[in-house]
Amino acid sequence: EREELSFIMIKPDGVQRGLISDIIARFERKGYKLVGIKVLVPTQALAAKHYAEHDGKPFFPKLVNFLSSGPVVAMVWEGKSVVKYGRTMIGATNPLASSPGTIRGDYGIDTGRNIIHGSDSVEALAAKHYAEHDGKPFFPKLVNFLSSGPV
Ligand code: DAT
Ligand code: MG
Repeated sequence: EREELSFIMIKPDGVQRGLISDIIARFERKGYKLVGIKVLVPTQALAAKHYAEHDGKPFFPKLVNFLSSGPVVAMVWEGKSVVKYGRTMIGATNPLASSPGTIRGDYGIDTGRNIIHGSDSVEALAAKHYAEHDGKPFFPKLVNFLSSGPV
């Protein structure tokens, strides 16, 4: 029986700055389990789908360009309350409003370069899961593939 899952993604700035191992270590030490991981460069279309909820906002075009500007590390982490607590570990959207000890609080300054993405609700996760049927999401495939056996 699987516990709760969260989609966590190290964005291009986090990868470029060499923060992959630190971020993975934080989730591991907390006690969460890495059940899927994939490195990819999101297409603009995939980035737009990922951030569909922000379509129409002034920062949307930049956001999509940024996310598709280089490799990201897309991960699925499993464990008790991983969606909510994962967000606690990540910190606030604006790194300057994030407490020290959080990922964004420790490593960032700019909202547009805030290092990492984390699902904000189990519902969001489910929505991304269903997105599988009309597009090319990286997450659901990953979950389905990796939950079929030990990793
Ligand atoms: P979060 O990533 O904390 O879930 P969000 O879903 O509100 O934040 O926004 C998604 C991303 O969009 C966020 O990580 C960075 C960018 N963003 C949000 N608000 C912004 C703003 N006011 N100006 C520039 N970029 C913004
Ligand atoms: Mg969000």
